Amino acid sequence: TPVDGLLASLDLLTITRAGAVLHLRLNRPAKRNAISDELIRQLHTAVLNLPADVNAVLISGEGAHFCAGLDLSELVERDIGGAVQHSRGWHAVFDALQFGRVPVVAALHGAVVGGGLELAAACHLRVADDSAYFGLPEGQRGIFVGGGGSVRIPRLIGVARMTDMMLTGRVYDADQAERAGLVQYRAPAGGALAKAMEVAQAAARTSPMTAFAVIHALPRIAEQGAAEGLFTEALMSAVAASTPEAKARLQAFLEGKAAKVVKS
Ligand code: 1HE
Repeated sequence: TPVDGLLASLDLLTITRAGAVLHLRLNRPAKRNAISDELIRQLHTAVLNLPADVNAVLISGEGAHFCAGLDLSELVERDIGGAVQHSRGWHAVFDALQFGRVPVVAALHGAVVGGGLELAAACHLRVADDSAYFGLPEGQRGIFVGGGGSVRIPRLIGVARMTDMMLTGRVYDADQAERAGLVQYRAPAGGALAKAMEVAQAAARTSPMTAFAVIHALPRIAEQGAAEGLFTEALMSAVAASTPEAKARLQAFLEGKAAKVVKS
């Protein structure tokens, strides 16, 4: 279903609802969804104004590609001060996405390159179909990543793989991306969106406090030493278990009313 109000006014994003999932579709296919200043601004607006009853976000791209990265036609206009602010601006948007209230799933097809890969890396889960390919052409353009890629991409695939992608222009296909840990789910060509919606609907059923713990505590614990991590975990675990929703879900299981864990 369509959305109304502020979200409907964003012309570079097509925004629709499917139950508790909000679907943000990058809508600049003539430019392969290249991220212009206006597109990043609209993405920020959308991420900061999620309806209260949305429990997950799905991000996809219109046309044959997910996203061609930074709009290179705007790059030449910026001086050094403008460039550092531009990068910090992207950081703010992708941080808002990664450390928001709800899980974000990326549906990836075609080119997922440069800033497009940085956007995908800021999402919590990535679904790729057979048409997807991943690259960091910054290396070939004489520039560097500026959308948080140097922080997020090595955490997914390791510094060595990112170094290779940037120094040699190596492009990963969907199989390689899955093996490298970049992609969590695969779909046949044309199937990224359907699979990603299934994943987003599942994520949307997570209790809000568990989603909070996964989004906010898990990456911080991963950065902590073992002693601090275990301590943070104990606190987070106690907070989550004390919520009425946790108590209701545990009770439902004990009464035989909740789904069992089944082999996939
Ligand atoms: C663009 C952009 C763009 C396409 N900025 N205009 N990203 C890159 O270096 C990737 C550059 N793009 C490509 O390699 C290819 O366009 C694609 C593989 C993504 C798609 O190929 P294709 O054959 O489907 O499309 P196309 O014919 O190359 O492009 C169609 C139009 O989109 C064309 O414009 P037109 O006016 O001639 O029709 C292209 O110029 C335009 N277009 N990609 C501007 N990126 C915060 S730091 C992040 C740093 C980066 O992301 S650097 C990596 C940038």
